[in-house]
Amino acid sequence: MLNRRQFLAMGVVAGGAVQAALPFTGIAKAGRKAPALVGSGASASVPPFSVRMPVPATLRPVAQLSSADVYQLALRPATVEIFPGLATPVLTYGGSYVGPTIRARAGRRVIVKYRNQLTMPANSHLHGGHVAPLHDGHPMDLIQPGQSRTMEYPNAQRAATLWYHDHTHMMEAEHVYRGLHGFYLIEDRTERELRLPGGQYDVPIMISEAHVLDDGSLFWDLPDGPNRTVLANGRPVPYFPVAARKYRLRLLNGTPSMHLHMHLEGGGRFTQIGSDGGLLPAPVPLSEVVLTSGERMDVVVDFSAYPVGSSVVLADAVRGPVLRFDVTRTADDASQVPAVLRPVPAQPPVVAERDLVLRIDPNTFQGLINDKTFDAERVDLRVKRGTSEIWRITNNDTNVGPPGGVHHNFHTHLSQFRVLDRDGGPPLPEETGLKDTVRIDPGKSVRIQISFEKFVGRYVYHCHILEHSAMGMMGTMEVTP
Ligand SMILES: [Cu+2]
Repeated sequence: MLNRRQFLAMGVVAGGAVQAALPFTGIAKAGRKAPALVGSGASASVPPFSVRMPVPATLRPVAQLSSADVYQLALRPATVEIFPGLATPVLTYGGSYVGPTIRARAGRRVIVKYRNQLTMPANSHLHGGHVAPLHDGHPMDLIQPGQSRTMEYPNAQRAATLWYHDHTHMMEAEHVYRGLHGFYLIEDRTERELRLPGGQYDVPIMISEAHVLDDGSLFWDLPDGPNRTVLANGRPVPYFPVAARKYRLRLLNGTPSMHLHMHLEGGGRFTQIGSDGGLLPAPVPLSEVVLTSGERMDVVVDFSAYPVGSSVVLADAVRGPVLRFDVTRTADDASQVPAVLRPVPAQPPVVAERDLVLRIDPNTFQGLINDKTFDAERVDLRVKRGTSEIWRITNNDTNVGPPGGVHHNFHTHLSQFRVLDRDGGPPLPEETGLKDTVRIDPGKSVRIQISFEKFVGRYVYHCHILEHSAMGMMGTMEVTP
């Protein structure tokens, strides 16, 4: 019988594009029997487009100092309605299944006092944030039950769609699945002056997933389990009323491990304006939005192309409908999408090049980077503040898991980076801005340029398929003065 770790490992082997039908392929290959989903009752279901998609509330500061906004956020259990009529116990920041949105201004500090009211240790990592090590939410730096912790975010970075989520080592995937996630949006003047769609027409949308049983409980089974339902802002395949005008949609893949390949049914187009690190140099027209776990993409969709009374469905290539936009009214639209958005900032000189190879050991089920599994006591690489490096990250998992291999991505704490090339070819058009999470398909390599600006200390980098980082596909870098 597989233990839980092996079971999860093989589930995640199915972390790619066509995994939904293949969760046990790796186990079958290894000559083992797939375990029964012990304790699984009947799955709750709901016809698509039965419930309205909420927009997460904006968190209000408890104090506004001359140079900082102060917030309080409790990590606490809550009971919410995911499927209509069913009460589902979840883990939350602040009581809501997608935590409240923190809206920060570039150059103005945010201080968050987290209080852990859960029965287990947990923490909060600001994904994409340029922060000091003490405030990063390192996987071993946890807030014990009943304890509080004050985190400071300098916001000395450009406008971008970030998110905060739990990063408890070995528990991060389950904690994020159970609800420990929320948006963190940095705004700045440069972006405001572009007159992109704003206010109620700027909508953060977290795509996640849940397997809810008919008693309302949230079932944690193998990653990408076939009984999971796609959620948008915490509701199953909802609808969202829009006006016939341009909207900015901030799409975030908040699932622990699934890849999303989303399109607008009927051939609609997205105009991508931003990625993990904020605005692109120029808008990119896209027919498909591909997001791996942790990635964000800001797109503009012009609903004036659709008559009032019509609808357009955002759908995933594997899982089907995600969200339906119902065009219910007209509205004025003074927003624009300028042909030039924002150049990528200049980078310091490159002083080193490195290779990082990702793979899963099919015998031990350990996640490996350069043949080493995560050890919090070990520093895997040292970099110097004020410098820049080129890292080539390779996914070596072509011969394990389902046909085609295991999909990974790569996320660094502290610094956002540029994608230089993919196997010597140009980066994808959608990754021409700053990134902090980049997908790497089996057998492929990506070269990034990463710079170390202000902070010194230890940070992690890892595969953001959270099951893989839990299995040890994570390393430690130390930034030295
Ligand atoms: Cu991975």
